[in-house]
Amino acid sequence: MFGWFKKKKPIEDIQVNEEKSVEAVETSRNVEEIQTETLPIVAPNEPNSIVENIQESTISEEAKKGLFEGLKRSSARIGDGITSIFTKAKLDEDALEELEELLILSDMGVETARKITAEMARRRFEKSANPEAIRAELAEIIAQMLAPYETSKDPWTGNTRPQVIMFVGVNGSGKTTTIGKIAQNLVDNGHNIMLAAADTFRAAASEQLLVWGKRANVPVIAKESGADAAGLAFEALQKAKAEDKDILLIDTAGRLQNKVELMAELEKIIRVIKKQDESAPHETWLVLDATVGQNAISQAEAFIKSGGVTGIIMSKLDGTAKGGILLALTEKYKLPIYFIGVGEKVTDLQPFNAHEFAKALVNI
Ligand SMILES: Nc1nc2c(ncn2[C@@H]2O[C@H](COP(=O)(O)OP(=O)(O)O)[C@@H](O)[C@H]2O)c(=O)[nH]1
Ligand SMILES: [Mg+2]
Repeated sequence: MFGWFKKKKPIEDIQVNEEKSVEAVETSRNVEEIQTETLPIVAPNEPNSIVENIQESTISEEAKKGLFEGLKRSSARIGDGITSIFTKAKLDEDALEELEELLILSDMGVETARKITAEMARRRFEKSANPEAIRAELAEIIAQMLAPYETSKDPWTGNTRPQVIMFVGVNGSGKTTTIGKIAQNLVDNGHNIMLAAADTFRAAASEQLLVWGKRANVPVIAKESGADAAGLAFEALQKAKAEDKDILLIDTAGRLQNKVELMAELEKIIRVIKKQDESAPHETWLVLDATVGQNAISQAEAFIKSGGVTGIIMSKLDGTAKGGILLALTEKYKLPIYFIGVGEKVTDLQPFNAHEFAKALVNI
């Protein structure tokens, strides 16, 4: 599965590190002071040790617990629903119909609910149907459906530096919070990163990102509200290059006067970034709020249509019983899910694991 991917440091780099670091810090400070006076000045983060670029193939017990807790509302609906439906000894038509309704209620969408029910019938029709067996079967079917959307790609490193990742989505979907959580995790894994507050529409948006940047000890490129977002993104990339950052995370606005204007702004950001690096942004992640349920599908439409979205982050799964929306989304848009948000803490942003998600969703 997709992981945080610890930064791999070549041995030569580590040996010269001691001498270089003081000068590097000073340079970084001067640049920081001249160009962005109000921003926190932060020394580049260096990893303490050489770490292999290992992918986490399983999730920790703590993460599992967080996922289970986070999906409690959804799993209560599905898990309890199954217990009350499957009171008979065998899986019959009536039970299948009720199961389909239950799945639709968890916002999986009619199509997906039908597919799952059909697969359940294929596997267990007229066979014993105690709630435990049905839950286990359901988890397996869901995991299989979601598995293609779990990615093992490492988005943090590539052929050019820095890797540029843009975050898009409507206001309040969780972009800034998600960037903050990702920033902290990347720093903890040895990456040297920079943030760009290209949501210049509201002053509070930049301030919020500055707070996260300060907490994670990373520089944030921000300007006064109303500043040109594309210009800011361009400068941020220039600076990230000059300071040899590994990763640049770009926050964007979610609401301008209208949808057309917003899409035009996002496209402009991409255009100017490409002037410096044709391959950037290397990822564009659409952040969607799970609590809006089926509305997430229509919200996604505009962003995906305008092009460039490479993956989805589903936030606030802890605040809803509509966790099934993830299935509806993947079925419709066929985009990988990179992360899921199951709470407000840094550790509540988890790389998406289809198998564990499916199990937590049906409460096993
Ligand atoms: N419970 C919960 N709240 C979240 C999660 N992600 C974001 N939020 C909250 O959602 C609200 C909007 O988030 P924000 O990052 O400002 O959204 P933005 O407008 O897209 O940047 C904030 O109050 C966040 O704390 C999550 O996974 N779980
Ligand atoms: Mg924001």
